[in-house]
Amino acid sequence: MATAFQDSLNFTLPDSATLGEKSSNFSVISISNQHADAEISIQGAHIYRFQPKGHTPVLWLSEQSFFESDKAIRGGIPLCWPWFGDHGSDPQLPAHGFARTAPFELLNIQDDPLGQTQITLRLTHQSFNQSYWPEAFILDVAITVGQSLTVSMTMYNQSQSPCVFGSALHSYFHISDINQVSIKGLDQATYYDKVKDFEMDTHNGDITFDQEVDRVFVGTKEAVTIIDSGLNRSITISKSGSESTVIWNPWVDKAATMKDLHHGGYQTMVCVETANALDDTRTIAGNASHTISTTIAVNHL
Ligand code: TA6
Repeated sequence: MATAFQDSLNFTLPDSATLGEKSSNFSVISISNQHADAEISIQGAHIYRFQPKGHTPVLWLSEQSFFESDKAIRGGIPLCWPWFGDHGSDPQLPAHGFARTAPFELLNIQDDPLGQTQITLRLTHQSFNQSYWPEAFILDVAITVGQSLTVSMTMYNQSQSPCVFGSALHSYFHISDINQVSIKGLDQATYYDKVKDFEMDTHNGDITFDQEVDRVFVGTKEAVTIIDSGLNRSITISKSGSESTVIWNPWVDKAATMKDLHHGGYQTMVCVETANALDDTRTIAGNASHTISTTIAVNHL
C-alpha cells in the first residue's frame, strides 16, 4: 500500500526503486538495479548504503546509527554544507552545517539507458529558512547508482550578492581492518592536522593508520585510492569542484565518545571526503552556482 509520502510524488517510481520508512516518518528510498543496491534517506539526501553486485558494501554504516529527524546518520555520505567542521563564529550551531539533517524534497527517480538509477533531491531557502543562514539558495543533490556511485551537490546562489560557503561529501568507506589499509594519491600533499590544532605538514608516501587521523589536505584535485588487501579490493574516489580532501579515522579513544558508533566500529571504517574546506572554502557570485561531485569505483585487486 502506498504511503502518504509516495502519494505526494509527482512522478512514477521506476522498477528499481521502492519507498519505505527506516523508522517512524523517516522516509528512505531503496534502489536495486542490475549494477548495485543502495539506500538513501530523504532527510539530508543521504546515501547510507551502496553495494555493487559481487561486492560487500562499499559505504560503511554504524550499527548504532540514528535514523531520526534532526539527527545525522553515522555513515554513508553525509552532506556537510554550508560550512565544514565547526561554525566559524557560533559554537552553538551544528558541526558541518545543516544540510545533512534538513528536509529535502524528492524531485525524481529514473533509470537511464545504461541501467543506472538517477535520484535527484532539492533543498531551498523557502523550505529551510533559519536566521543563522539567511541566504537565498537552492541546493540540488544528484545521485547515480550504477557499478560506480556518483554524488553531486550543486548550490545555486539565488541572491545578487556573493555567498561564501564550505562543504564536504563526507564519505565513510567499509574496509576490512584500519590496520591493514593504505591510501594512495596524497604523496607530498600539504595538510592541516586537526589532531595537532591545525598544524600544517606535508605527507610522504601512502597513508596508513596507527592512531587517530584527522587531516584536511589542500591543493588536492586528483583521485585517491584505498587499497584493502583484507577485502582484496581497491576503492577509487575521484572528484570535481573540490581542491581539498579530508582523511579521518577517530581511532579508539575518540570513537569511545561517540554514542552512535558501535564498539570497535572505527576498525572497519575510513573517511575519504571530497571537500571545499579551509583554504578551499568557496565564494559564489550572485546568481551563479557551484557543483562538488565525487565518483566511487570499486575493483578487485
Ligand atoms: O571530517 C572529519 C571530521 O571533521 C572530524 O573532525 C569529526 O568531527 C568528523 O568530521 C565527524 O563529525 P560529526 O559531526 O559527524 O561527528
